[in-house]
Amino acid sequence: MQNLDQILREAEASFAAIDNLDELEQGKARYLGKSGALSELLKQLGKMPAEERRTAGAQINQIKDRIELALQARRDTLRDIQLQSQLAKEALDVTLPGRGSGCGGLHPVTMTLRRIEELFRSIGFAVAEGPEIESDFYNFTALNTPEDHPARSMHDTFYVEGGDLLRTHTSPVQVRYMLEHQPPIKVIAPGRVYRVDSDATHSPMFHQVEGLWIDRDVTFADLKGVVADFLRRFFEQDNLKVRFRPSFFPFTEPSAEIDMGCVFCGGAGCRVCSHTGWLEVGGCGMVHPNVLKHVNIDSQLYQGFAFGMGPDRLTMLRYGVNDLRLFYENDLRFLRQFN
Ligand code: 2U9
Repeated sequence: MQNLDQILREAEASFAAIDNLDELEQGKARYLGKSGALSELLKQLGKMPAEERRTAGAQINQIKDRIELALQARRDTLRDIQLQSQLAKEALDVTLPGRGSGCGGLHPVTMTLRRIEELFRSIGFAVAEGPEIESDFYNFTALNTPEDHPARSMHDTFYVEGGDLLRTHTSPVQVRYMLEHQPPIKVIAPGRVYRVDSDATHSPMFHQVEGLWIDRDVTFADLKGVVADFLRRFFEQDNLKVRFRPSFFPFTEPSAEIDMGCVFCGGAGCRVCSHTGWLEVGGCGMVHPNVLKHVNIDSQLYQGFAFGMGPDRLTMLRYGVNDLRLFYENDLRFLRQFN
């Protein structure tokens, strides 16, 4: 029985030396477990005379309670230390400024398309859209393109199963529009088009905006005026030079290529304009009577003009971008510069 105080002191000292909860539970077994120090003493009680047994039993139980208290106190301390270290590890500084969600922006070609639509709407043009998978009729036949025209070949046009194709221009949109509307017709058709072509200045998918104005007395002079006025407003240069060069398209007669003064050198000649002072930006002409016939418009009563321009190229010229592929690689370092 004189060991009891010693056992208590030993237990307290050994608990204090343990700094992890698992080991503490093993330490507990050494004193309070089935074959622990106190159980051994309790087993010996039976051999004691009855009058001593009662006091000894009470003393052992008292020490057992105190060991349990010491154990619980150490448990609480270790749990607290563990909690504090976990809290320190997971600490959040709620006073830090937020990271911010950042703002996306419109693609430069989208900005150009919206600008083109706005400029043409302001002079009374409607904006029409149509399917990107087209039939041969709307993309070629209705546009007076001969059966043996090279544009119809597999080298130039993407065909899909069943004979349909990816539209090679947005002209089929205007064909559909003319079938659904009576003159006067004043419409632009912006959108994606596809051709078998790929290098620094050609992408297999690119954009086009085409315009069409049909009425009783729309002339070639109106065509030049509308196109020149559009380019001057688009490039914000009131005295931008615009010239037409004779050309050929199956769907227009007469036809012309549209050139504008080089926006980089002001006409003096530079690498961008191949030292000519001029940049080619599109094509145009008076709508061929055969096209009007296909959409049931009387070419004796009505005439009109059509033009086509490339928004990708207009974007390159407006922002000084020298490789078309940059528009389709989605490199954020490039795209962020337009916001
Ligand atoms: C209809 C009738 C005629 C649209 C036209 C062009 C000339 C033209 C080019 C511009 C840049 C193609 O993408 S590009 O390389 N377009 O040269 N487009 S006349 O003529 C039409 C359109 C619709 C019903």
